[in-house]
Amino acid sequence: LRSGDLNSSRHDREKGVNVQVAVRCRPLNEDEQRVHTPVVITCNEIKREVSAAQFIASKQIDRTFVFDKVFGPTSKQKDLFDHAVSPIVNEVLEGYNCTIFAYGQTGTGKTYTMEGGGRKKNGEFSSDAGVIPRAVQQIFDILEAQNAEYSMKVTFLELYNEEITDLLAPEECSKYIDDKSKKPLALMEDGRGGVFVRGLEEEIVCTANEIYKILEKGSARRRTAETFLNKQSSRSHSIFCITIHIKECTPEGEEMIKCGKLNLVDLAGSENISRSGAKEERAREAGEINKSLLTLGRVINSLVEHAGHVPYRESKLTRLLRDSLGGKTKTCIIATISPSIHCLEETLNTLDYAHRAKNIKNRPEINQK
Ligand code: ADP
Ligand code: ZZD
Repeated sequence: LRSGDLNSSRHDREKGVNVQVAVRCRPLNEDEQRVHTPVVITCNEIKREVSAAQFIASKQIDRTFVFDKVFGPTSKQKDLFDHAVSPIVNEVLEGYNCTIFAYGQTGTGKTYTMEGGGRKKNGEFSSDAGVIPRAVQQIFDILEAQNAEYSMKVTFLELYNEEITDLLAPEECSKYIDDKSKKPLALMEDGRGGVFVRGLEEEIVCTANEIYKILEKGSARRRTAETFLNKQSSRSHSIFCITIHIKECTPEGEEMIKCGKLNLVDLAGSENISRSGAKEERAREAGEINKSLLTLGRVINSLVEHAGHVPYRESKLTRLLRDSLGGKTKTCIIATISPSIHCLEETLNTLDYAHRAKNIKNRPEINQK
């Protein structure tokens, strides 16, 4: 450990560090290009600005937002990873807990950003691979380069309609995935202010390839559950979590265990969480209201408004990720948007939401024994 690290961690603890917020705008897809869909978003990556053109009484009035990072429509998976995620992965290996959220309207690229497309071919993955496989690769590259002694475990769950599904549950359990009587997993208090999911499968892994196999299993399971239970994937949240214990020796020859954790969260589509009361009412009637996503917004609001009570306990998502919002975890939100005029209203909602989240302060601490 360099002394600079100690200083910065003391500083982080006392002053707090803001949640980092990046915005990524996808390109127009082929259909949108074909019909010449008007583009209303401009991204300035250098100035870290996103502008939305609004037309009010035939006048163009732009709204501009500044973020920690901005990725325009031509940004590649590698650009986003190298600039927004790679530094966070390094911090996990220094012993911090870190969380990356993808937030945005359905169809704007949350899953593309977090998972990406393309399987691994001959040991390399395609340029389309997203944050999760790249983070896994970086973790193993660093641990191997350091010749570190480590142990690692992963979990992968899905939250749908306030029910938790284990995407890594053994085959015998998931054969009956369409059995309505199957109990969803329960969230339990751990007695230290945290929570855990009772019975959640924790897979011990030693290599990157083992994790890729697990991801394959988990995403196949998610698709099966979707078909059987008639789920709409845009309404589910998924959390992939990697926990790493690293054995280190101090210069004095003392043994030390550092523990880092990385939560990678693909949130449900944000389109039904608008601030218009009428819209919210309609969504509620249609049974479309997402309690966890709604509570996430309320938690963010009460944190930035320094309201005394933060309603973490009102949803499973905010109970699971409590430490990521106002706690000891380093957190980054990637807000995804579409450039199309047809999405403008939702895009403005997303930009407002993401901009508000920049004001959340966390107090990250290294886990060290
Ligand atoms: P979401 O998870 O937010 O519903 P998806 O990740 O499924 O959205 O993305 C919707 C579609 O747009 C997919 O076909 C995806 O491949 C494509 N897409 C999203 N973001 C990008 C991007 N930055 N570059 C190229 N294609 C993208
Ligand atoms: N988005 C792709 C999965 C899909 O929906 O099929 S990409 C990455 C993170 C979490 C889950 C899956 C993956 C993914 C993958 C691809 C193909 C088969 C299984 C899993 C992936 C991509 C590159 C390297 C490793 C895993």
